[in-house]
Amino acid sequence: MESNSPSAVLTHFSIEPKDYTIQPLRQGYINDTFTLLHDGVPSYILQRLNTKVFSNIDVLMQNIDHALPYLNDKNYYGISLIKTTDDQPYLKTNNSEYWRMLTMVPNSIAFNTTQDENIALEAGKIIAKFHSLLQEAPLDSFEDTIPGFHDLTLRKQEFKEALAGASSEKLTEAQKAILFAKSTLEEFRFYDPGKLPLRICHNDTKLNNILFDKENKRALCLIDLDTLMKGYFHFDFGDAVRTIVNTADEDEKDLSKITFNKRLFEAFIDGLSTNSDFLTEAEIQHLAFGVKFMPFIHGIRALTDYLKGNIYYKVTYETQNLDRCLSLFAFTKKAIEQMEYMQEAIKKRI
Ligand code: GN1
Ligand code: MG
Repeated sequence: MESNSPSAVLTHFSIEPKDYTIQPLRQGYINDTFTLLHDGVPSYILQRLNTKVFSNIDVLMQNIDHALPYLNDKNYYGISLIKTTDDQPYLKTNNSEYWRMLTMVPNSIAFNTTQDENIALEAGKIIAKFHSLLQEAPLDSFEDTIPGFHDLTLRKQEFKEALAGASSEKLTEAQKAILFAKSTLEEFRFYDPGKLPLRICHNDTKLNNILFDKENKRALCLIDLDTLMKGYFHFDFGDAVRTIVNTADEDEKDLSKITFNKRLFEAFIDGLSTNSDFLTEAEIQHLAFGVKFMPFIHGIRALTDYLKGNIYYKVTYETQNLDRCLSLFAFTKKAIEQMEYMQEAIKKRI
């Protein structure tokens, strides 16, 4: 069956019937996202959800619906879901597509990378704010949308299967990455976060999932709540750090551009410390680990997908997943080298 066009879907949502212009947003590896503009002003976000990646959209949307009322505060811009004309939080079409519509955050901007300490500081503040607001939400009303999302044992298993099924060309092309993956898996084999408290995590806190005010550059809120589910705080910490202190893009091919910028790291921690009272001593001890863990887990997932023929992430060219993996692994190496520095810097600030 043919897929629905955003303009057809639009009429099923409770918004003022105006003449909207629909612009596809090309970012993101999973969903299809469109901006609705009226008279040139962005008014709504419309998204077709990826049903291959998210097998239980009802649960995913329920998680978001539960969380949104908590995520609203004088220092946190509240986003709302636009109900369908049948008063549902999302639309399921006859051909089983899932669409949702969200309010737009006015005058906001997102950054893929930054060199600006103030942006790093603001990112730290808003991530801690997000977690402190969600402290009030009952943990057990959130279900896992992607079970084992950041589970290293599962990712290792998937990697092994991908290795067993890959062509010899791909194995040769990815040889360096495979060796690094194997040795790092070995290094992380005693990783056991079991005693840390589970929290409602965002699980995808890369810098471009944070919206900032265009003028004063204050962080407003986090977007893309698809992976909102239980997790450990160091997941959200590490994912933010990997995209802030590394000032290169996630698929940067020139690995000499991958950085670990200490100025940005310290600014991020300073921001975090403004709202971090909820963190336990054990979680604080684990923060630095998150910085090597998150890029590694993303890297091994990208490598696995490359070996499997790009079936998970949307890619724009054949070797994009391998490029992402190499750049993520290059950052993992930097993070491993900076463990002592990070522990010290964190201790001074939190
Ligand atoms: C995917 O599509 P996007 O950019 O929101 C992925 C994240 C990765 C991210 C970038 C559900 O998110 O885990 O951090 O790509 N989301 C899922 O690598 O797999
Ligand atoms: Mg995402």
